[in-house]
Amino acid sequence: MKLYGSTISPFARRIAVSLNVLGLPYEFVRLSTAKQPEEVRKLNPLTRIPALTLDSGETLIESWAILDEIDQIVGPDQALIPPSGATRRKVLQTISLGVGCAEKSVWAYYELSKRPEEKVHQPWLEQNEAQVLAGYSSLEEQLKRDGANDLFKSGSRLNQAGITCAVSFRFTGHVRPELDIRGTAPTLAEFSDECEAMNVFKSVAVS
Ligand SMILES: N[C@@H](CCC(=O)N[C@@H](CS)C(=O)NCC(=O)O)C(=O)O
Repeated sequence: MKLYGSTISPFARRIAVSLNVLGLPYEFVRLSTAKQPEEVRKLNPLTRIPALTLDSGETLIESWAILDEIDQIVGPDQALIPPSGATRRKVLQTISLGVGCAEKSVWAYYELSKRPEEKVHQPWLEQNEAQVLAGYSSLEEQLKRDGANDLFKSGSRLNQAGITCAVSFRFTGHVRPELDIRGTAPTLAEFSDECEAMNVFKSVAVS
């Protein structure tokens, strides 16, 4: 398999970490939408990363669809999202918050990085940042209530909620260091630090 993207992209990185956790071999092909738009467009007409080319040659886009295929490959016993029931609902809802925090961080980051300084719309930037903080604050509450073993793990292994939330948290810290996400979500910050110290994260460190 070939994963196309960058380690800054939380959408690409959650796939890379998932493949690492599952021990599935892949090649990480670094591609930037800003620097190599034509290359990216060949994989995805929307010119977005990530994309994953399967061993069959088929190329998949959208991180949720790629992760779904990866879970299909390993089967229900190994899948990072539980196959059914209340545990599946809970993992999916926690992922939704984690992905939402990443998306809103991207929007805030793009407002600053894609526009000329005089065209940055401060209220829109602040709205996105407030949404990011609200998302992490909600995850913090859940984490304090349920504990990492319940919220972010299935058995002794990280599940997709743990992977996605850790990746999102690291991403926000990287692109919006001014936002006090560590103060807002100290328990989540601790969990994120623990994840970043693991080889499955370290080998695809944000750079
Ligand atoms: N929903 C998509 C989001 C992908 C996405 O927004 N990727 C960003 C990089 S982090 C991108 O390609 N941005 C370029 C653009 O939107 O023009 C997914 O989960 O894969």
